[in-house]
Amino acid sequence: MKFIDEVKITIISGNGGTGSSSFRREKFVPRGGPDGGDGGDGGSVYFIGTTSYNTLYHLKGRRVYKSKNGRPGQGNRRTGARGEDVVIKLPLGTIIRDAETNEIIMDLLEPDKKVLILKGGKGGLGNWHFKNSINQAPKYSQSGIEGETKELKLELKSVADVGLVGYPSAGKSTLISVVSNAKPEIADYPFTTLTPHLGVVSMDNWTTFVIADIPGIIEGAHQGKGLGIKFLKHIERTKIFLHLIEYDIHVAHEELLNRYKKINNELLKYKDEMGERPYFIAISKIDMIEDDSAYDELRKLFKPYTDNLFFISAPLQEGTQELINALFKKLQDLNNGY
Ligand SMILES: Nc1nc2c(ncn2[C@@H]2O[C@H](COP(=O)(O)OP(=O)(O)OP(=O)(O)O)[C@@H](O)[C@H]2O)c(=O)[nH]1
Ligand SMILES: [Mg+2]
Repeated sequence: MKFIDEVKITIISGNGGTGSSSFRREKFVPRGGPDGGDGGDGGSVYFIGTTSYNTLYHLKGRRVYKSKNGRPGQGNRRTGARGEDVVIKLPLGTIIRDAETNEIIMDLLEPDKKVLILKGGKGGLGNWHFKNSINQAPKYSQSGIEGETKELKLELKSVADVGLVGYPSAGKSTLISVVSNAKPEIADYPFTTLTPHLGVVSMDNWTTFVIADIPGIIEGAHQGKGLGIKFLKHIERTKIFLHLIEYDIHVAHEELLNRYKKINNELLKYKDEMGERPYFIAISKIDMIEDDSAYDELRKLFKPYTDNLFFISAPLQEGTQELINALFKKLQDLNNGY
């Protein structure tokens, strides 16, 4: 499935139905009173946030969403049928903007809650409402209010708790596939992952948190190198970054630290405030470590950058639970305001 995180759509709410102008006809009653019913209200347009989509791809085939018009009122004070609403499902984290002013109308963060975005036009009143002591037989009835039209720009900025960053092939997807419900593709060539994936990590007592796996980043990504930084917006809202650095027996330890710095630099180039986010660093593929002195050396080397250095081998599930527990604890601390 293709990944799409920006679309423009037009939404139109339904017109209100016309109020009826009608007079009662009964046997033996030559001139019955006015009995025209009201027009039905036009349908509205709603958005609803859902966890079942992770992209805006489902909106790709269609530009215009229009709810139905209300039906006209009828004799015998019968109100016309309401126009059917349109309910558009969107992934959580979709930011909805007025396409003309670019103003944010809403940021859809709550699941399964229907929010009104464009109200349908009200149906017109039928003629019986206008009967009074002076005019016993009004012919006048209201026409319905017209629906509205709005051009919208939808942009998805995924909402996850932890954002996974690292060079291609660092083992990001392997980690997320081991610790969460996500099943991204894993392979030994760079840029296996081409789109963001969200994985839900289940902790004890039914609590969960969400990790975002995004395509690998390389030096110069902010200038468009590799897949560039267009996917960074999907970790822009995460509370913690997890840097994953692949252990490689052929690469000097200093160079591993350099790789962290380079990725961090790309994050800063994208947005300064990415530098203020708490982060963890994990050295991956530790099953490749031959000399155990590497652990202490790496700890020492990374010490100025983090107290949160972890060593993992995701396929062997070594160190992964400790890492997950620490991330979860940090998230709880952040939620509690420290
Ligand atoms: N030996 C070893 N291999 C690993 C480990 N974790 C991942 N790999 C392998 O490393 C390769 C890359 O893993 P991925 O999980 O696809 O890496 P990625 O960071 O998602 O890569 P991109 O999607 O290209 O950015 C695959 O062949 C994995 O099987 C590990 O802990 N030990
Ligand atoms: Mg991957």
